[in-house]
Amino acid sequence: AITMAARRGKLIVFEGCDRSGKSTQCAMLTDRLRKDGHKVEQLKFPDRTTSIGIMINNYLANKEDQSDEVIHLLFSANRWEQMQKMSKLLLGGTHLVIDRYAYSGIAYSAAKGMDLHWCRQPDVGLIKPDRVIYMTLTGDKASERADFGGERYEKKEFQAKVEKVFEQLHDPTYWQVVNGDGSINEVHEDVFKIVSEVISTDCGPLNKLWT
Ligand code: 2DT
Ligand code: MG
Repeated sequence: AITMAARRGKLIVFEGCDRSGKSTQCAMLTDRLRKDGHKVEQLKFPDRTTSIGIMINNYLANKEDQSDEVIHLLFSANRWEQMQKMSKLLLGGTHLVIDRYAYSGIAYSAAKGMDLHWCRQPDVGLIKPDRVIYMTLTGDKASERADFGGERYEKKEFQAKVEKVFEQLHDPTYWQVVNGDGSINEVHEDVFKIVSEVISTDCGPLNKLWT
């Protein structure tokens, strides 16, 4: 029998539009798992702390321009630069809870009108998540929440386009939709139920995305 210690960590990714509650839920989930005695780390993409991440931050803050292709590739490179560390942690039994991943990469670029197939290629071969939790909000809930900041992409019309691409990317074999309309605690309980099941399942070796 596989012991808990021999079992690899699980890769849990949160996706969704801005203000859907991803960051809050990532933090609550990480805390809960840690309190329950699991080894767990929280990551987010873009990771703005690396050299590539600083370029991305400048782009998002409208301090620097990049062509659509270049910024797309930088977002992807910003994931690739974490793969070694992520693989080591997962194989060592640490669960990873990640705020955004390749799906945001595709959704935000394709929402600008870029070719979806082209956008997918740079992320082919990344570690495949064991579960994607796709957070949605009903109707105008997002605009009732705190105002958008002034970053690029933080516009209602653009977010609607992003949502359309996320719906195209939705893969029911490993995605689960969580409606974020409820209270933070209600949503957390929905998330926790999904993740508890993933954690107690043997998902086999690490898989590669879209290969
Ligand atoms: P945060 O608000 O979550 O920091 O994201 N984005 C993100 C992309 O365009 N491509 C990507 O690959 C990723 C991970 C989504 C900042 C913005 O960056 C967008 C919102
Ligand atoms: Mg943001």
